[in-house]
Amino acid sequence: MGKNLVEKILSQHLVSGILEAGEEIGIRIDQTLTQDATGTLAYLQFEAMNVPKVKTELSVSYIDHNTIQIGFENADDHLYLQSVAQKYGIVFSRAGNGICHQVHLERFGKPGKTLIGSDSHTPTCGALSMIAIGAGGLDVAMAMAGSPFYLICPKVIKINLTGKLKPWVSAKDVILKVLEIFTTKGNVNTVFEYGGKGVAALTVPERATITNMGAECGVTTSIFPSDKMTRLFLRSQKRERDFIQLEADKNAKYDKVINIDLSKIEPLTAKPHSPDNISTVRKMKKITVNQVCLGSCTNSSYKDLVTVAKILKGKIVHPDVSFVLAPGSRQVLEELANKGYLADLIASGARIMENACGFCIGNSQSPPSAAVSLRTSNRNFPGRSGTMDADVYLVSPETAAAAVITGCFTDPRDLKMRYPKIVMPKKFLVDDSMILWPDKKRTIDVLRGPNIGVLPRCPELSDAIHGHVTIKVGDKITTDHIIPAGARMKYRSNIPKYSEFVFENVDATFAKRAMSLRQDGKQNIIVAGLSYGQGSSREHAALCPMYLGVRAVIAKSFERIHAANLINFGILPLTFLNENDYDRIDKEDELEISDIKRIIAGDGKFLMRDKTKGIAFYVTCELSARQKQIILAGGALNISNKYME
Ligand code: MIC
Ligand code: SF4
Repeated sequence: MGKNLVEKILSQHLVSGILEAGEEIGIRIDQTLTQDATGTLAYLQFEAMNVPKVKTELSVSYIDHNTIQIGFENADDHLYLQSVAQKYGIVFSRAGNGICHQVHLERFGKPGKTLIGSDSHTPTCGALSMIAIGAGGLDVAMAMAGSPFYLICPKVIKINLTGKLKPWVSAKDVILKVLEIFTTKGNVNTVFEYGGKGVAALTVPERATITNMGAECGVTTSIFPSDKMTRLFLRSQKRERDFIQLEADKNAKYDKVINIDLSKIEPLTAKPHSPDNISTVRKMKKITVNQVCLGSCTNSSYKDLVTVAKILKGKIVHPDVSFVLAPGSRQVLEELANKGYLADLIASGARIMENACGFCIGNSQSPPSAAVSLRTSNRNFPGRSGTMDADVYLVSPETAAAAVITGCFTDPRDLKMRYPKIVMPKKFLVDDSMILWPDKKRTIDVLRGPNIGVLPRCPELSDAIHGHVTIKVGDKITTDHIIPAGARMKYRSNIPKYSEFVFENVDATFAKRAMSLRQDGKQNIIVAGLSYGQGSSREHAALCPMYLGVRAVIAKSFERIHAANLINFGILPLTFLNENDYDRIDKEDELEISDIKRIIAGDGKFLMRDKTKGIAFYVTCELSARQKQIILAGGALNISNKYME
């Protein structure tokens, strides 16, 4: 039997376990990436491992999230990260060089290699036929220190693309279609492998839009074959030497195959407040649009921005719209400038932002109250834009441009103009001068400004939990709900301070109540519905609750990265055996479990007593042998040496 692409790359990197869906496997990691908002913790953890240099083929530290620098905090983080990179042999991409995923695609991604990154959109590099996976910072730190990365061997779903995209329909509409089919929940431990005749015409940046937003479905990663288009892209980046051809065998087996005819896709949008709330743009009424944001790691490539520049050439932004754009990288920005497109965009009235995450993470450009904001980014969770009552719609660059002109939701096919034809540069302007390579001869002290805090240690697992349901939440709770980013992100390196904002937008009293229960010697428990921990990889969504004394989360189901983060920080992820029990417990109930260590080491099935209601129900804690050791040790850092080569 032939192999699919995922099996091919995984089998070449397999260090432990067997390649059977559902089994835990360990894989060798060739490359890692971090960004500043998760990077400071990742490197504090790496430092705690006492390893003199990173052991990967390539590790890159990017500055792209916290670049607004109000106050000293972000800048302290940047200096810390730059000095750590120099000390430990890490490549450093300076602020101003671009968003990690876009730059990694341009300058470092290699077909057939493995990459893990402390950012959930790391799968973007699946567009270059890599196994590229988002993970918590601690897992990335361990990979840098030489440990394999452990994951559940995924099911592989083939997404068979046929046909060709019609004018005004683009890669964003393809991934919105995929989100309509698969939704944001129920896809853990799965990989989307794209194939079929429709793949050939998609450029690498278009493929990257698709792999990027696979993260919203909750899959482990998404991957495209490495073909002629891949070679052209690598050649245009002056690194054709990195090309290898890679595709699935003809008779490869998949767990499921679904077909998408590209020619049937229409312009789509994800309505508030979830990326899977899909409608055609045609069906949207002529809703007035207040803001349009073009950029983020999903749609900030050369093609995306030139398409919009061409649509807007000679036109002016509608008077009721604020139009903001952020190119994905310095390369994209320089190309736009050199070819005159930047001048066209400025002339149209665009507000040009730094080539960084910016508006996407809500640290700037919050829309007005109750505004409608159209964004080409990947997440429209409530409050993520920085304005709690704003309605954010996710759209393609074409649909964004149409609203910039008309001031309302408009199907771009109604613009009555010819669809701009974009010719990709044969050679991009390659200038790596904002990338700093570690100098082997230089020794350096790590710079720790006052914003660089101390890493909190997890307490040991106790044998009994006498807990208090401090909060009960519903389905699809994202890490943005658990610990907001945006303006709060400057405290990422200061856990006691950042912890004050846990569940801020859900129940602003949570952090204070949890801390005072902790100080009274009580333990906090979170109760949740389906798909708890969607979205980002930020381990703060586990670490900050841990700091506030949360010892267990009981949910109907968990998302992959967040479940791994909970385990890494010694919090028990418990699943209801019978989902109906969720309805029987309430906030403030006193819950109790005992004999934890013995049960964890055994079948992981606990009887949970609700002392307030006088009832009992079963929860399970399904862990691999390795995860059991981590939980029993009170978190991964306590036993990280065990997994290093
Ligand atoms: C996001 O898009 O939510 C982020 C901000 O990039 C996060 C990482 C973080 O919280 O720092 C992610 O996607 O993992
Ligand atoms: Fe940055 Fe937004 Fe991409 Fe996250 S999703 S990496 S915040 S651009």
